[in-house]
Amino acid sequence: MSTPTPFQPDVFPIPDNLVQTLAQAEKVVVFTGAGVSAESGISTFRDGNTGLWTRYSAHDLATPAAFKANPSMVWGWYEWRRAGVLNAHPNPAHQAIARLQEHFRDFALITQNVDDLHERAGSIGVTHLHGRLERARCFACLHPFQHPDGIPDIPEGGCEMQPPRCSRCDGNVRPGVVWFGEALPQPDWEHAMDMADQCDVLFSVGTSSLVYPAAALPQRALAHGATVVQVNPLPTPLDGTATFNLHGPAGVVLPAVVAALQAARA
Ligand code: BV8
Ligand code: ZN
Repeated sequence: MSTPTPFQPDVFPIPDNLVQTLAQAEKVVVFTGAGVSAESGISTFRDGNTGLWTRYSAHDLATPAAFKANPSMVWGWYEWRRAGVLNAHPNPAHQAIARLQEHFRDFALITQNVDDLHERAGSIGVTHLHGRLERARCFACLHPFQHPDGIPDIPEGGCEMQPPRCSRCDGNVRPGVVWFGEALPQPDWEHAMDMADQCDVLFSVGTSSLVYPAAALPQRALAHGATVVQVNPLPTPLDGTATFNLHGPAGVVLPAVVAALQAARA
């Protein structure tokens, strides 16, 4: 069996027919998961946890039951992640997506991620299907909580941290994210479905395509005849149906897509 060609760090071939399709597209959706932040040093759900969290899977901690059972363990995990995001920077994938937005009349960025790296790369109007780390609210009465400025001082491997108390009812403050078993914010989910149903091209970038209902978006796009382009170094359940599978890191593939589109439109 021939050895796979080593991945050339600065070149990724974009198929001509994909470039032509993109050059004629009017409505484009980019749908992202944790993999788009991997090259910023943010571990994905699949990578598993490190430090104190090594023995926990994200799925064990990202639930209301886990928070009720051990609020300090779960709040500590989210503060550790929030500090990681505050210390991270957008990578070329986030920057390429922000540039892609300028090329299309009708563009939607729908993310499963709870970090703000898309916004910090210059993307506007980002739809967060699973909430946002920088937001928090009371678990009991939903009263919003404003994180103090600055980066929380967390020891290397993370630690348990007592969640703040709600200023209105003294309940525990929780992260402003959607946990497993919780409904997605209805207006954001409706918008995401509408965009997937109307688009000419949908990019699915850096997601294992395993978490629903978000993972249904590429199938919705395919169902009405859109071109679906998957960007992921590894295969996912979407490989069998995606129109194009670009198997490489988003931080290399997406800049190559933008460069090819610019060349086609020059
Ligand atoms: C709900 C926020 C109902 C928290 C997250 C069918 C229909 C509906 C629901 C279900 C269903 N079947 C099962 C369910 C339940 C569940 C579910 O889907 N479970 C899975 C595990 C089977 N879904 C839910 O619970 C959802 N809620 O349905 O509620 C309801 C309705 C009404 C009323 C009440 C309830 C809620 C799901 C949201 C959970 N919250 N995040 C937090 O961040 O802590 S999910 C979380 O994991 C992420 O947000 C993401 O969405 C998901 C998967 O992560 P990915 O982003 O895909 O990342 P992952 O690590 O998995 O993969 C990374 C990928 O990147 C890999 O493929 C890797 O190869 C690739 N990669 C790595 N490096 C790079 C790269 N790609 C590109 N470049 C690189 N450099
Ligand atoms: Zn409260």
